[in-house]
Amino acid sequence: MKKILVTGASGQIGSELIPALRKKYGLENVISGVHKRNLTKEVKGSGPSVNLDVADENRLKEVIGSIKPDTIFHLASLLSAVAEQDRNLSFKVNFEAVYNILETSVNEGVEKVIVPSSIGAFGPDTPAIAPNDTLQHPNTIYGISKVFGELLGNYYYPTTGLDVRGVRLPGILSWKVEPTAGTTDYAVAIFYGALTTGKYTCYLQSDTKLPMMYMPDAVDSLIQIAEADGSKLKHRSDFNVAAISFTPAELADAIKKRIPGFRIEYEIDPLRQSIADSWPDELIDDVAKEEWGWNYKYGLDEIVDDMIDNLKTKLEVSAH
Ligand code: AKB
Repeated sequence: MKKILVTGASGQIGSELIPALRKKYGLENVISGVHKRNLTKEVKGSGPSVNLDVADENRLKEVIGSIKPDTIFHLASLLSAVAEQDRNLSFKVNFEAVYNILETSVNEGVEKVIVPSSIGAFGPDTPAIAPNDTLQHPNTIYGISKVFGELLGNYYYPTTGLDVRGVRLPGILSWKVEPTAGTTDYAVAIFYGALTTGKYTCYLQSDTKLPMMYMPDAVDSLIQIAEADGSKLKHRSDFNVAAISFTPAELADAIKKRIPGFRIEYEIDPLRQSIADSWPDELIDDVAKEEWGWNYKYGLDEIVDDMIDNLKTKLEVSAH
């Protein structure tokens, strides 16, 4: 990878993937594509950026045509909860823009596009412990768009030579940018509650188990799949990547061990609960392990310690 364009650069993942890519591939060689939300200081100050609304097909063509990246990380996407509230915009961003990026990439000679998928690509009839290759009948617009992205990605390589790769990311915990548009975001918001007020009202039931991952592992998975030896890949856009799984009650217990006064209450949001209920509890990632050597590093204790340490500094608080 010599010149890399990252869409959705101001989002939760972009804000951490871009610094990691710049460290590896050079500050000037990683271009942030940003729309509406501000870039973090770290991303803004460390390299080039370009204004890019991925739903604007002409702008997309102009940007890819002028930058001429060899690799694109296409992160711009409406997450599950917000997507459900605006199907029209979801269609533009999560379906049309994916197609436009891949088609423009073929026309502009881009070599590789990374399109992250999600546990959202699974649905109610997927086994609770989800194998890599299994039933995928999601019942959300977000999930349908993720299956669309996976199938389209797998189609482009044999038909056009454009190398499209992707991993199915679990919910991601991180402290630099707080996510607010997804179903798994409680697992980040709970730390802000614990550190600022000593309490948190969770919108999912206490026993809703979901696959989760710490941001450094998510960033590694994206860079590793991009760098993987293509001749060893039998899958391409549809790899499960697993780390840990937990329920809100289990995460709250882990936080209580560090912040004994912390209290959790539950007030269920029917939309996000139904989305979470349609997703598997755990992912089996044997295929990613076999084809490109994937493995995660951060377990629950390491994640909770690191989140609390960093958020204490960021929020300038001492624990309750
Ligand atoms: C969401 O909750 O929508 C995302 C995801 C799991 O894809 N974090």
